Amino acid sequence: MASTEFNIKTASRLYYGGYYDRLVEAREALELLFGEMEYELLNKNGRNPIEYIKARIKTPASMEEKLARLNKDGLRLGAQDLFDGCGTRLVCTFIDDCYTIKSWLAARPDLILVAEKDYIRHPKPSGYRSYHLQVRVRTDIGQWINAEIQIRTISMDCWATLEHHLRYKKHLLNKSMMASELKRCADELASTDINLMIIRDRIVYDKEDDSDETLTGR
Ligand code: 0O2
Repeated sequence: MASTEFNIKTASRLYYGGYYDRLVEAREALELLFGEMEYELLNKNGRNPIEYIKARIKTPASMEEKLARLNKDGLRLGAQDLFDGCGTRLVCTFIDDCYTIKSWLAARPDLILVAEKDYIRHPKPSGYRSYHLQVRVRTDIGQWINAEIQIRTISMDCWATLEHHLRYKKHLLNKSMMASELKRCADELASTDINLMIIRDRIVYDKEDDSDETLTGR
């Protein structure tokens, strides 16, 4: 294991205490579930909608920042009351895949859907797009643990990753100009995502047309 990764793991273990193992179990339970979903959707539709999957245990610094942010409103929350201690991200090919995946997950008996936020239909003012599910997942020892599942397309993921890096650059010149440029990029990517679905449908339609011609001998 690389030493940075080792340090992050050790720091997280110390920070979360006994709850760290629960978070790992939740991540493992979700990873198994995602494998099952990929297999089923591939068999059903002839295409796996998932491009790649990411998972992380929230770092102590990020958790502290979030708790401080929420406590401003007078809330007193521990890591166990939040959902994104165990965060997973499903990155898929097309926008409608996000909704297929969401419906598949929502129907699972080993997952309780507590809340959902559709930042795809209702993007954040920054331009951020993603579908967030706050869930309780059943681990292999039968415990229900809070977790967050984010579902987004490749382009939404690309944008969010870059924006996340830039947000933490403390000495960024002309922040408001950068913010409006990023918003413009997010909107352009969203429009490209829609065009890609149109092209996909056109290709599928053309294929069906071809097979009709073969059948009728035209
Ligand atoms: P980390 O630890 O670095 O991954 P939620 O309540 O979680 O459904 P909400 O209300 O937006 O969503 O909560 P929050 O805490 O603002 O964001 C939770 C996570 O959503 C973030 O984790 C990001 O992964 C993602 N996210 C939300 N808004 C944005 C955004 O404007 N830009 C980007 N790039 N990501 C966003 P963190 O905080 O990055 O934590």
